[in-house]
Amino acid sequence: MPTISTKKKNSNGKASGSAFKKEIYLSWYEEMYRIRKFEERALMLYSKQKIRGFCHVYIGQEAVAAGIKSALRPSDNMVTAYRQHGLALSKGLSSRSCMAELFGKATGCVKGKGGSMHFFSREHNFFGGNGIVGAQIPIGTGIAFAEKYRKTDTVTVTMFGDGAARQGALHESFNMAMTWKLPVLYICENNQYAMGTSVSRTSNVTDLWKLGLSYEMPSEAVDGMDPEKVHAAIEKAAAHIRSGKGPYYLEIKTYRYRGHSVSDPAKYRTKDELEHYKDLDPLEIIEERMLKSKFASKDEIEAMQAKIKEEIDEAVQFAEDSPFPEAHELYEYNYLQEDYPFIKD
Ligand SMILES: Cc1ncc(C[n+]2csc(CCOP(=O)(O)OP(=O)(O)O)c2C)c(N)n1
Ligand SMILES: [Mg+2]
Repeated sequence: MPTISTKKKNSNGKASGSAFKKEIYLSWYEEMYRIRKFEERALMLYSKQKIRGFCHVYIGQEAVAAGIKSALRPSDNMVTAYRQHGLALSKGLSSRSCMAELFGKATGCVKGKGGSMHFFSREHNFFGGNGIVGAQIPIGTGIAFAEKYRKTDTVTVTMFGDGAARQGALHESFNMAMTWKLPVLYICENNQYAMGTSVSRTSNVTDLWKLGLSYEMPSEAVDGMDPEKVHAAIEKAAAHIRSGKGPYYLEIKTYRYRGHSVSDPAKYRTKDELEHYKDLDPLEIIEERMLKSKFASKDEIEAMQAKIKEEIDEAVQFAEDSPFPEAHELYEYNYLQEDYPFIKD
């Protein structure tokens, strides 16, 4: 059953479009539109077998990426699971390097050796891309430990799904993070399903934010279909973390419009449920707010859309034209230590 009751129009009292500055609305729209178009294109290219392996898209969840980006600094870290193309783009990885990675090309963000689930960029403080459900929770906790050790004021965003929230590693990480007051922002993107299993089938605790309470971690639920709400919640959490008070946990309630991965027809949910969330589509909501507050005209929005479509076309061409990695590269770039002795051909 849908858990977000937000109505599309004027339900939060600030829906006339003036809660944030014009530039922020424009950047949200651009960010979300880029993710949506990138992924629609990726799905199409998958069906043409240009992209192989797994492919989990983020369509429907874009407001989460947009609100995190606008509320945090580029220097903040992020680690997440395999549904990561949109988050990687929002961390500043280029459409080109992400598309080329999907194609398995040498110009991809991990030189064509990671594919859809394993984007990574040290330059953009994006630490993956993890295919093992929940594995990134202790990894993010460890990165936050390193930041504390180095006495930086960097926040490490550690994201996971509702399914991953059931992993034991979450509890060990939460406990350590609270004991050591680590600068980590845990975000559960609750899109209500783990593959075909709904949240209510996995536990009697369906309010996933409550998992933080047994560690006395500040924990809240957020409407993830609206970048305004995501931004406000992240800003508050980041201020808490940067002040040295330790971790924060947000359950961001969202929804994926597509199946778990390309091969899932998503028959475990009703059409009505899907339609309910499509009525809350974050792109439409932000477009409406921009128009209403005269932050952008219809023509300006269309120009923005055209520019992004061009960027994606160009990224696809770049991926097509790029070479596959050479066979010898299989043994390269795997470890930071160049002469790591345990890789053999
Ligand atoms: C440790 C482990 N167990 C099982 C799987 C198989 N698996 C892949 S995705 C997934 C569902 C995870 O759902 P969720 O955490 O809600 O993330 P979402 O796909 O909704 O983004 C499962 C069980 C896996 N990859 N790793
Ligand atoms: Mg899920």
